[in-house]
Amino acid sequence: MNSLSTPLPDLDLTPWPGSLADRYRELGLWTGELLGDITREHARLHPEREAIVGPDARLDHATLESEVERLADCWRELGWEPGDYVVLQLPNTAAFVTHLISLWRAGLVPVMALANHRFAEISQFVGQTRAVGHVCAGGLGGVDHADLAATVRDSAAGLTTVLVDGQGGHQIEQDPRPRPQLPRDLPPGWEDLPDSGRVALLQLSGGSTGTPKLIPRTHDDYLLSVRESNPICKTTEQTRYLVALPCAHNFAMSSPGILGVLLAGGTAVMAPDPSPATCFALIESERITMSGVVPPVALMWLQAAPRRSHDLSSLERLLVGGSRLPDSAAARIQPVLGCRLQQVFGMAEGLVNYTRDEDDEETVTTTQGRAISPHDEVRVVDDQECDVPDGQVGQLLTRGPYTIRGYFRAGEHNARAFTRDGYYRTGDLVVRHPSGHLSVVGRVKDQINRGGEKIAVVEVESHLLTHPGVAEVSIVAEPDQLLGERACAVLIPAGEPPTAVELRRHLRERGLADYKIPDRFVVTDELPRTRVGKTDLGTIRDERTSA
Ligand code: OOB
Repeated sequence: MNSLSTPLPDLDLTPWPGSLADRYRELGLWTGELLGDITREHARLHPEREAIVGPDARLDHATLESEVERLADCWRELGWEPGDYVVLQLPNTAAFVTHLISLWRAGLVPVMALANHRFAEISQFVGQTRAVGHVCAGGLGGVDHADLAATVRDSAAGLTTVLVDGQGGHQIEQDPRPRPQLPRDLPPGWEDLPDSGRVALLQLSGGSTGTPKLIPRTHDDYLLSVRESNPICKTTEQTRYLVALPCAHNFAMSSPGILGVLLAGGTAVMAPDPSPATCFALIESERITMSGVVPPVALMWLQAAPRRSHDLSSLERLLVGGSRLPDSAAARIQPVLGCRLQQVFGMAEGLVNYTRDEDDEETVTTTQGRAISPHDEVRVVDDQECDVPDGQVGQLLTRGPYTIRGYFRAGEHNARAFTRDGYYRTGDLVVRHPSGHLSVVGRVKDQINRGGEKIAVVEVESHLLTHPGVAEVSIVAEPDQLLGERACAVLIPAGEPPTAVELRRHLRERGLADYKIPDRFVVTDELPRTRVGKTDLGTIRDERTSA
């Protein structure tokens, strides 16, 4: 590992080597199309077919297109300019889709925040990107970000807040203070890049560092992953896709997700939450054909289905990914839910793997699929980064036409996260089978995968260390039947040990999103270390005293 390598420059976008970029264009992998144009074709071909159904609105393809135009004009009138970053933070609604695509239509770059992010996260995104705007909910879908938005605006000079209500209206608050101008950190040759080769959106990384890293995806590369996902998942204009996960997540957006459905001319139905009560009712009433969920949601659906009388017969396909689906649960999807299981192992940084319809049952239930494109380069390596043979566990490295070459303005981190020849070190431990399918068996990154929600251990630890009663802390994963794993904070107190209630309140007051707050707190005298310097949960469990 080249962890001592010199920091790389802090670029907005680390470009692919020029010759490779030319090849991806020649091969037609990168088409030059823009994400903001995704609604045009189907608005023309079948204007009256349903495009988006949400708790706030039902839009056909023509209305979606006209809403996109109307909103894009609105952004231009606000003085937002092409290339500006805008934090987009909306719940699962039709408004999410119209706002997303209209930002692209106006040449803006959305930063894909989650509706349940709080001050700690949003202020970081604004700070890192110098975003011109924060688009969030002012009552939309029952979510109100007004207080959060005001606090963020007070902390960031020049930021404009757009609060979206459920009736298609906006409340706009502009900060009169002048915006500090920061130079963009653009790669050499930026002027020569086609628009489609520039940053289209900033996705969020699950992260393994104190400050979450942002992922610059280009129009060319993101569209490639969506376009190639469609035939693999059989997305067509007949598809009615239930968006059961938070809509800003890469899985819900692009695998094949909302964008895949729009590209195919189908319908995306936005579910306010993933519970069986909500989703089963929508599957029945909206005749849903496909959905994508994380394993804990799949487990809840499996448990609930026999006890509910909803008609789920329209559901043809359930994509499951985000964390490892237990093989036993995988085997029950078809018999219990009556639909095909398709496993997906993806990452916001790029690479997406799917099991295929032609795979045998064992492959579908025990692997997380194989890469989308023959141009994805996948290596499985040992600690010295030498390739290991198929069937052996190793770390997954990858590069290809839709996998980033660097995080947003993170030169120092990029030197560790990428090899010199541009492979992304995923931090996942996998076994590759001779067919190219991968089984995910573990990870080496400092992250907890709480049922698909990623928690950067260091980030939460650093917040906990600001509590006066915490001298040392280490957050570790512990097994959980439903979530796969959950977060346990093991701490050495400074004086009288703080209670779990105090510590939770402290983290909330610091504006940390709820899903990052540890499930359990344990007080100890000494943090046991394993050889590699990681906290050894096995030892802690024997000595624990719950806080
Ligand atoms: C998806 O994206 P992210 O960026 O939230 O998380 C990526 C990480 C992977 O590196 C891996 O650690 C884990 O999530 N992961 C899985 C998995 N799918 C993702 N681990 C085991 N089994 C799986 N099936 O999570 C994501 C992005 C697009 C599509 C699907 C998931």
